[in-house]
Amino acid sequence: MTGTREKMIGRAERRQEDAALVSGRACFTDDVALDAPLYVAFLRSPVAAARILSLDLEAAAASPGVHAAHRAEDLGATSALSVNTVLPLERALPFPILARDTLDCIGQPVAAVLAESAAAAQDGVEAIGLDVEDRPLPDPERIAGRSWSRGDATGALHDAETVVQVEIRHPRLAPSPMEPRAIAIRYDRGTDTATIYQSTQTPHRSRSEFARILQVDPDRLRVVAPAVGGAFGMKASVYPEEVFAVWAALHHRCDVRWTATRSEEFLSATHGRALTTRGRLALDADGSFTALEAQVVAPVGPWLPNSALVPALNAARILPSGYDIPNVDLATEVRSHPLPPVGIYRGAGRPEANTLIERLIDEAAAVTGRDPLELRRQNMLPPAALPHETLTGDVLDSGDYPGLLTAAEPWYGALRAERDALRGAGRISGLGLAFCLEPSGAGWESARVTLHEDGSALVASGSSSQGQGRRTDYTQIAADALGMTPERITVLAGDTGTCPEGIGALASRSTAIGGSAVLEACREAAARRDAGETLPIIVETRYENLGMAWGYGAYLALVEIDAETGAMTVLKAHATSDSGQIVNPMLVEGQLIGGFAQGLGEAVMERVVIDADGQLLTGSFMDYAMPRAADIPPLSLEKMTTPSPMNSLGAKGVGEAGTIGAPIAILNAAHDALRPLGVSHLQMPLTPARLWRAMQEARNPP
Ligand code: SMO
Repeated sequence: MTGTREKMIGRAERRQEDAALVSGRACFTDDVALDAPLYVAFLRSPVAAARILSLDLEAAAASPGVHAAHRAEDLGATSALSVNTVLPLERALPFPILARDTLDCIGQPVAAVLAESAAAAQDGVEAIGLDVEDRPLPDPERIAGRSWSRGDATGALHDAETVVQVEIRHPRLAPSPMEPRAIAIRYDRGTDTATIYQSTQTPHRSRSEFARILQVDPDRLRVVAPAVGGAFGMKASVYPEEVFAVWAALHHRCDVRWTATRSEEFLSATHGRALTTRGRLALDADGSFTALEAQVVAPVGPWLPNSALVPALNAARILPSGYDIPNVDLATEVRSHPLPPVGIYRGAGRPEANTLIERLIDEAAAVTGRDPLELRRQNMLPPAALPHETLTGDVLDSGDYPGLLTAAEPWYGALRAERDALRGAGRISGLGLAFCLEPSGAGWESARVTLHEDGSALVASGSSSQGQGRRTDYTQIAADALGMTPERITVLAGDTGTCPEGIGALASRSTAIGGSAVLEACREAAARRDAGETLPIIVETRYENLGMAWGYGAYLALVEIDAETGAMTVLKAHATSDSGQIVNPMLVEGQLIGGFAQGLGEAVMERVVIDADGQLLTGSFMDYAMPRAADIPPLSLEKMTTPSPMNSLGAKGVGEAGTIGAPIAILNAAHDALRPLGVSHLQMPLTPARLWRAMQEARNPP
């Protein structure tokens, strides 16, 4: 091996992906050229609960340019979508590709039209006759739940010197990737096979799900994720619309494509968050935490995307975060509602757990007159306590939680001085602090490395990419392990035809696990080359980590609230974080900044509104506010590095960090700003109207 070459791991290499992306040459699913495809458009349920009286497709089928119109019965028997049962499912929810007898939420696909253009397909949909009888909205129904207990939380809460309690109602969010869901299917008549281009973060899962649901041989399907314009968990499951499109291509033996409109995304793509958490924290006279009691209630829709139960589990199991609390009661429950489906969304329960405990701690600090940073540091697990097995059986792997707070302390001090200066000038200002834990996924990922006779190497990963820069960081990992220059290395990902079976890009796992798979495969290939084995050398690895790697960080936000309008500005923010071994610091910074912007959206403006009849009131970006560049404050970043012992690379997840840290830091800052006015218990999003009303009510109690 060439020992003298400069290490690639740790360098801020520029992204290989960007030249194509910024010059408009990247191929997204909607750009994939097909041969005279049929375009799909769906008739969707106009109501939240009804019985279908009649569905007349005759006029639609006769509409100009329409090739066919389909109802549920045309698809024959289909299998149910698989659900990751991280919580025991007490009741299965049916998953019709097209509605059969009942309509169970707004936006549910009822019928589909195939036509020679998207416009002709939509015209066909307009011609469908649907007659329904409204049903009363069913009550929410429990479908899963679990609880954990250690010590005697009830007794400790009873005996405590101080008890604080909070309830957090997370807004329902629309993940809103820039690219909506899209699928383009190239059908090959000669072999009766289909190449499915899909905007997905889990191409292998898509392939096995399409095959299983439609009961076809998986060898007939190849799934390719081309450039993916964001996913955020929303593209980790297959959707009824996508299953229909694949069925249509196989059934009609022709190319088929469907690209969702933005309205269809608000209506029928999975939403995120919407959890409610409640907690009580007990402290003794010294400020030591003695008990935590927490309840999580997670709503889901009438059908379950693959990871639907994950937020409910994460929101509970990450508690009590990095704190040492002897008595803990945790409970989580999943309830099905007649509302659009809910799935994982960047953070997937992590923001909810961290928000609850960090709000509780700030309440405790305020009530007892203690410094928020000091109170946290006093109660943290010391580095010697790690690895630490939690109540839920997880293992906090490595790090120095109080040390991280100490590292963040100078920023805390500086921002507090700024806050005090603003207050001194008569302005309403607050500083929020939050400590956050981010477990990255557990499990396996694959890699196949081929060393060619011409001295080049091909690295094929079972993982995928939706903009993270996977090719760039996997090239860096491979270059070091193979002792080769990056120019000779090609990375493939996101194609079931050319890559080994794998999991994909979700749960902050791709670098920690997927990167470790690349590392192990390359190490073995290099060793075999060093031993004189004849080229080509092919090594395929299925790498399983030892357990989750837990990234962590401290987030600070300085805010100002306008006394007249309630408008809040996030003036400055800071994050000190430990992401373990960093492969490319520029990619990590990008994740932290992008995640922070996304989390700021939850804290300040984003909210899906559904009325009492189950109707969606926020169906476009006219009604649903997204953060823009001007809303994002300067974010200073500082890092600590404790390599994780749980994976070969030593990496920890960072993909969701900002979405975890930003909301709670900003929420705590808003409380800090308005507490002097007598305001408490604010809910996100912290819109001007809400803050203004809170200030009015504090001034003139109702
Ligand atoms: S919410 Mo993520 O894509 O696991």
